[in-house]
Amino acid sequence: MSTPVQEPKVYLPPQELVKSAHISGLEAYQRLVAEAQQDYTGYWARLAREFVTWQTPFTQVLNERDAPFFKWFEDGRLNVSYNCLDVNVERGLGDKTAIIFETDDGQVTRVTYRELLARTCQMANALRSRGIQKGDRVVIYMPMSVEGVVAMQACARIGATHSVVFGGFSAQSLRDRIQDAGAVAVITADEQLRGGKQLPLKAIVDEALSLGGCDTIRDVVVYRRTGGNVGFNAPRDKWLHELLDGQPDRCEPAWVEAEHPLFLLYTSGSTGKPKGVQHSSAGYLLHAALTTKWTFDLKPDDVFWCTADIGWVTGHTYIAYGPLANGGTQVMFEGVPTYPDAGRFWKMIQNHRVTIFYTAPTAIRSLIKAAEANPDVHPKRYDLTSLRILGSVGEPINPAAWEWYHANVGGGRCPIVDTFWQTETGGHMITPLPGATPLVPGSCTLPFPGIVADVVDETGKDVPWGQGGILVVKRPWPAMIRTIWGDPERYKKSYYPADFQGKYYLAGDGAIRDAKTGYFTITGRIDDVLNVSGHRMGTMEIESALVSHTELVAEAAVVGRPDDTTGEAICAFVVLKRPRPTGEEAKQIAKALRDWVGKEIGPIAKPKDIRFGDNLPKTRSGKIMRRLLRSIARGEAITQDTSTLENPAILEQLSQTN
Ligand code: 6R9
Repeated sequence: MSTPVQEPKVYLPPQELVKSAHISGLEAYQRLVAEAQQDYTGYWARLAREFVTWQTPFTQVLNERDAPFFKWFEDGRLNVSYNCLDVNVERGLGDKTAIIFETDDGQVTRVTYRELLARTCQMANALRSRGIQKGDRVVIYMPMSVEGVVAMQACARIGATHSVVFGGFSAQSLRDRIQDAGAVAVITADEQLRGGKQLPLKAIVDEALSLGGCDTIRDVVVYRRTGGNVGFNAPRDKWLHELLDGQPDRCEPAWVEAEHPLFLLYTSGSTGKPKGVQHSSAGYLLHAALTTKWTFDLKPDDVFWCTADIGWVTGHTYIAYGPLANGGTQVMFEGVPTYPDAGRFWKMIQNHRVTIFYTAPTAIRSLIKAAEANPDVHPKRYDLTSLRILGSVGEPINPAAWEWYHANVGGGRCPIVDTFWQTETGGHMITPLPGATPLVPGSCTLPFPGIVADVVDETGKDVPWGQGGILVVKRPWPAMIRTIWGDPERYKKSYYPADFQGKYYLAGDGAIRDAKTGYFTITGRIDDVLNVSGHRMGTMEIESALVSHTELVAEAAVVGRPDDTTGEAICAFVVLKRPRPTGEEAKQIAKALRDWVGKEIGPIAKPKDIRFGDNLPKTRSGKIMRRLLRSIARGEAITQDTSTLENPAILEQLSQTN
């Protein structure tokens, strides 16, 4: 007798939504997929005319002559900020709330489209008054704030390319990004307030600039958030409110070419140096607007809330650009989900009558734990009936967390869109559409219409459904990365490798398609990139930070292991320049190294486990055998072949926890 195979649970879209959604029913989805299949460039051109307001309409759709450096809508001109703000005011939405901003300590302010446009124009004029112009790079190191979005929009308005650096990155990381981008200005705040704690952003900027190599910086513009004490270095430093004083609230947008770089965003790759992912203006805006509307079924009365920070790509596409390009109303939050208690998200959904909620699995998992420990912060204690759609992003969502989110937050009625995408892709790539796609927990389901995603083997050959392989995208799409800033060779090597004859975009993730439905499940990164709480970290980056402690560290290897809350946890194996420590001493040194990494990269990169060895497991040719370290980090018995190992005894030693 064969054991019955358990069929995965399927959740059909609610009938009501199938009727009313922008993309209503699976047939509507399939029609769009077929349209794109029959006339790929025609499909994207149609949407680019529908979703983008052009100053000069494009006549060229896709230029593949210089592949993989693709160009979209090349001869068109537009302004992204004009599309996000002016267009809405002109359509009569001037008095509509664009942003409901809630501070860490619970104060709420509302900003209309008219006000947001005026503030963006003033900021744009202020930046122009400092000589910042089209093509200049501006680093934004800001807390979650209306000013943060205004700064991004203001850069877009004058054609300056912004590069937002997450407020949790260290002075060193900030310096590296300023230097790589060759930025002319930094926009920052005195302090950032999260969970009742102040983080001195301006002081970190000062430290970054004092590390040297930032000679391109002419201005540091400081938004006064907390009123905390800051050092001022005249004439370089300026208060934002003083610069804004007297600036007109109108500003003629800079009409830029479709391919003009809207922003750079640094992300981790498999080598030590973060890459500056360069995005375009038109293609990016199109996908931001389109995916916000279709994936979340955004309607005029919705209250949308994406909990990401503007320092990550999710905060770019689904806070700073996508919702605004649709004239939507969104909540923006300064603080953290656990302050003053772990009911904060639920309380905010209740208070603001949020209808679409988009967050990360790591947040859900930590709030599950908190709700299990304390019934007062359980979502059931709050009125969450306003919700109609839920979203997930950043890492795979495990079926148990999915079911909890669906039942307890969504009250069993709200579809969950599990959106797979990357910094490099600009917006959603594989995702359900809530009024069309039957859901299977743990699967991001099917490609967004017009995205040609598939699974192949190492040689680029399609693998049959039901077999795991490498996730690729077979055709260029409008919002894709254009290049790595200053390193086109690395762009080619990382994303269009010779293994696939340079034909396919390589996402860096593994995937498997369901044998029957073709649904995608992402199986995790296939390179040396870890995903900790939805944050991308290169193992090499952390290793270089560790070995840069030249006094203590001789050698280091970093691997990931699964973690219940953060998805993956960072484990470092370290060889010191002194005898292997044990007991109390080992604990102290581990703490010192954790702090060191926190200072070098940022707190998110601190290893959870640090183990010391006299050596690392190496092949006779001197290569560190990371697969063995991965097994040790997971506490698994070593079953792999160790015959090429130079020093087998080391495995025993590293397996002991100290
Ligand atoms: C948007 C964002 C990208 C990496 C990506 C993958 C993982 C993101 C996911 C997911 C499974 C999902 N990832 N969304 N894995 N299911 N729904 O997170 O961008 O920070 O560049 O990370 O995150 O591994 O390659 P980014």
